[in-house]
Amino acid sequence: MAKTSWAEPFKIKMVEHLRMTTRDERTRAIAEAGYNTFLLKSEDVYIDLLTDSGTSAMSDRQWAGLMLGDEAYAGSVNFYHFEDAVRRFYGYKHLIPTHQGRGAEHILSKICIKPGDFIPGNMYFTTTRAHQELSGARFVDVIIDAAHDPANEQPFKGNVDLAKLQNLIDRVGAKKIPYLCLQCNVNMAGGQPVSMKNIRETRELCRKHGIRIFLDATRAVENAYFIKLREPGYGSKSIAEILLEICSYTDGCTCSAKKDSLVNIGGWLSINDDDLAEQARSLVVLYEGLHTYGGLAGRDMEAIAIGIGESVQFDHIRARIGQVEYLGHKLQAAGVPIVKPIGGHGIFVDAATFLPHIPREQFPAQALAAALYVDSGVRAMERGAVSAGRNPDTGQNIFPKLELIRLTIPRRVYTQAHMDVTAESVIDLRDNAASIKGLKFIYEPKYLRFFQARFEPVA
Ligand code: PM9
Repeated sequence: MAKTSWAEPFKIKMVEHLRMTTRDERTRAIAEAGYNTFLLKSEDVYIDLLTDSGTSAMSDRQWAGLMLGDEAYAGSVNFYHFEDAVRRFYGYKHLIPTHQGRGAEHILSKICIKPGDFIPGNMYFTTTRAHQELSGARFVDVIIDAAHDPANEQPFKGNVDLAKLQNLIDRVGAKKIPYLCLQCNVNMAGGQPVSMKNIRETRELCRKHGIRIFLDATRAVENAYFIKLREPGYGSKSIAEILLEICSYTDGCTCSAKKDSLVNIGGWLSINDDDLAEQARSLVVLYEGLHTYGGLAGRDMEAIAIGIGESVQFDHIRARIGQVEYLGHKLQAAGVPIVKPIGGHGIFVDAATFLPHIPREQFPAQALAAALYVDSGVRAMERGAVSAGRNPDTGQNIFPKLELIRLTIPRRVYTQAHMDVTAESVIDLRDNAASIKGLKFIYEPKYLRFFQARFEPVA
């Protein structure tokens, strides 16, 4: 019989000790942090599932690569390694390095968007939409309806709804749509993939109307893994082949290297069009740094080049997503409401169902993330109304259908035992959910409020 068990394709060479805290200490810490897990000190956190961004463990080869950093101001050898890796695995012509993903989003928005434009996308991402809006555009959600339903088990919930896209084109005209932003493994939907068929069809529709497609390639490798597993015709293709095919239907990408590419800092903008790339190169020197480092040290670029090669190894990605599934299956078996199917980078708990006694105006997901920290020192992230922010035209709170907390799994960092402790805490909380109180703002920042907002419990 074929073996179905797998294990991580690495062994541990160095460990970082974690501090255990008492419940009293955590109760004080979360109050001092204004009930916002972003404002906790990491030394007060036991298992840190805030994000998979920049939190990966690098390999011995990547650490060795740091020593090969060529810290020349211009033309660092590591830039050329980075460029080679992006050309080889993502297939784009021009590479503009940036300090992280939002640096690339900033430059892309500046060179492509005019005030009054519309940017369709398969669900918003916080930093991406903020840059589009700051450049004067309005984001339009064209993801399929299933993505907004945590219980819907469709295998490709990240797909673009072509009818919604056509409708927008008919309504505002293609000239007002400089590009479509296509996100892989849609973060706010629960790490849900887009199918290759849908990417191809979206490409066809956009081509017909002269609309470019820019990929948010931040988790494109994880998307490629789901295509291999779930889409007919892709089972025997390698992750690298699938990744190249995804990118081939797009005109460029923004990418945060802090996720798939297994590094602690970095990002890039890729563009195939020569003129547009020239415009991006002339702006990157203003906002990030020279076009051959873009805010990164030479050593960072070397680590990214090596990380990209490691990220497309099948054994790596199977273990990475396998660990997410391990946690998800435990929670599902205990009846905890989570977004289905289990996504690529974390488990998203449906806080609205978990805490039915807390109205949306009292931010159940924010309250659940705070309560989980107090219970066990596990740090999660709110992904609901606080993250969604306010409508830029009306100033009203946006209440997305999904009100979630994200238990995000860093790559190659935690063991299955850490997942067991996390699951146990979430299950215990579910059994005592009625004691969790809602929250209200006591400080609300203007931009990306979820990062720095402060709250207090509703009396
Ligand atoms: N994502 C995450 O935790 C970190 C910032 S929000 C807490 O999921 C996508 C799909 C992302 C993303 C960051 C960025 C921005 C762009 N697209 O954080 O600027 O998930 O490198 O990337 C975070 P940077």
